[in-house]
Amino acid sequence: MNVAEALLHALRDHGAAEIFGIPGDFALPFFKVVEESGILPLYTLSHEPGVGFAADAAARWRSAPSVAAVTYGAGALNMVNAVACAYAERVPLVVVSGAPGAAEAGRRLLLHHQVKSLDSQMRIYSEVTCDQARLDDPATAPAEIARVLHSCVSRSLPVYLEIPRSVVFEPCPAVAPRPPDPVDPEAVAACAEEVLARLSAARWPVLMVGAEVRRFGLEEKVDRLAQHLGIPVVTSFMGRGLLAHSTAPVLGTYLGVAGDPEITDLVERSDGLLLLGVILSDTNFGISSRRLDLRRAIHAEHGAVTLGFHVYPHIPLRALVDALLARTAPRATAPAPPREYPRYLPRDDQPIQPLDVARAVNDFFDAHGRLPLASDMGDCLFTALDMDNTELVAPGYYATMGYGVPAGLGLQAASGRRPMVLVGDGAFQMTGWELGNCRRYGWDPIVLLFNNRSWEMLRAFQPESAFNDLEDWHFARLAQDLGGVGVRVSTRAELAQSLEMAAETTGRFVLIEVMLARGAMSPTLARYVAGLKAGRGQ
Ligand code: S1T
Ligand code: MG
Repeated sequence: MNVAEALLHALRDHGAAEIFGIPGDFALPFFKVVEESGILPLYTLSHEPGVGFAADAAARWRSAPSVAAVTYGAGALNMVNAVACAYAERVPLVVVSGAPGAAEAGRRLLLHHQVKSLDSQMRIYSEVTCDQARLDDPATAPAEIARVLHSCVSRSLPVYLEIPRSVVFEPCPAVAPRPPDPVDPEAVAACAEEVLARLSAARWPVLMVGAEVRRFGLEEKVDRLAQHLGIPVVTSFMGRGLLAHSTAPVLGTYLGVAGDPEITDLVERSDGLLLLGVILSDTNFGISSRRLDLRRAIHAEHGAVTLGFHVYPHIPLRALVDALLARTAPRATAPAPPREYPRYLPRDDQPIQPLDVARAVNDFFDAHGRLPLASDMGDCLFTALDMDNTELVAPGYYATMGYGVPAGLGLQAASGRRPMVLVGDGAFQMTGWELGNCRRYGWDPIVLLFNNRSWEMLRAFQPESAFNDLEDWHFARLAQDLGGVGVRVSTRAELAQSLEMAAETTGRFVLIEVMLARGAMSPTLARYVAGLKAGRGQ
């Protein structure tokens, strides 16, 4: 076995099931082993941001590592933003970068793709990953790989591995995975008992579930826990899509002033708010209508549990959930009715509003079953909050554009299911072209492109700026040349018909270019903007 094969076997042993990538001369030997060994399937895309976003989505879907393989310098540095998104949103992404060999690194020449020094890339990636290693010695490579992949899985954060091209084919022992980190059972018991005591003493306990519940593969257990606790359940903004198929009474998503007033009131007046795997970010809590005193909450995230003013430092989320389940039992309480989402789109010649897209999608789900959603940043993500609670991958906190289309491809590669992609015209201009790779792999997403010829979210905050006006790129016309089917729709009847066509058109992507007026906003985005402006005293 050589170093590359040892790495590939270790990646698979740690749960990876695919590699997305773009090679380069420093990475050709590694990609050769990937392709010829067949240990993990390789999907090449067209631009490294798309590689990172696709791997991010695959990892979110499977709650396990996925791999983004790139060349040194131009390739790897092109992908930093996507890895930063994965770090911010706790995604176990493994970056594997080719690198110069020892001999060429020792010459007195500046190497192509080199920046300040040959260590610059490692330093840059150390800011967006939780662990790193350069595999320049086959004798130490197995232990380095085991350490870094253990960090990736146990912390659900991205990691970085650099593999110089001179060692790829060097003989190498197999990687022995590290044992799980020890957990103190007495600390877990004490913590679980204190959590349950606080919940039973509360008059309005509420459970809010967040991204880490998905990242650590705990949805089924948390679904059972919700039934044991018998308290209302909401998701955070980033946790949208969690418990989508659960029997627990998920009431909806907490969005502060921008969300359902009943859910906002339930969360903000709670005297026993249990935050499971919730990231304390401004997008999750920045628009609270009242100052949420999070110091009073019970917060389990990042392997620690904070109760009021004290912390249990080493309590993995899985250990806490198991301990809470062991100390509770199912209750016979009738689940609260989940929130009804808008549907029954009128099939008339009225212009389309963002909320109409939500109606059309919910009608589609009723007729053809729910599809997993991949959403970009923009009003399309706020519109998704009016769609049925189905699996959703989206950069809700890090909020980078360009995520939607590549994430949809990663979702289909990982799940084998046809995804629906929500993307604005500005974001599509960035990475929408990755759709050209669908025919190669038989992917067939349904893409809803919100074309308002605008950076509408920016206009909402700064309407006087003309730079928010975008040209009309007529995206639907380009679909056929990229191997798909494209249709532009301007009325609600056309929108409904296009989704019916999409349901019958499989094996190729279907791009539905939804024409929206500049200034047309989803109700959620309108409330979100008003809430933020009010908070800033605007
Ligand atoms: N560049 C990247 C990579 N991500 C970003 N989030 C931004 C810039 C800033 C930004 C937004 S929202 C937005 C930009 C440029 C406009 C999005 O336009 P479009 O995709 O057409 O969606 P919509 O028209 O629905 O707004 C956030 C606030 O940072
Ligand atoms: Mg737009």
